[in-house]
Amino acid sequence: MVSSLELGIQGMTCASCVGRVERALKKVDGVLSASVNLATERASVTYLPSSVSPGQLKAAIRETGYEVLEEQ
Ligand code: 9UX
Repeated sequence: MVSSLELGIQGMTCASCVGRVERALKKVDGVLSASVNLATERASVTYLPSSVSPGQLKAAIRETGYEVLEEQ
């Protein structure tokens, strides 16, 4: 089973911020893809729910120094 998650992220102001968040997500075990959009301030993640939880994904983003705003 594959799940997807959309998260709002606050605090990214340049393309390098986007790269930081995408790299942080992609290195989490169970993450299949991660795409961050600077203009919309949103991240789209696909992941294996048997390996990683939404809370762990949010924590991985917070550890990069940006704020997670919402989950949809
Ligand atoms: Mo760009 Mo983001 O110079 O924290 S990397 S603002």
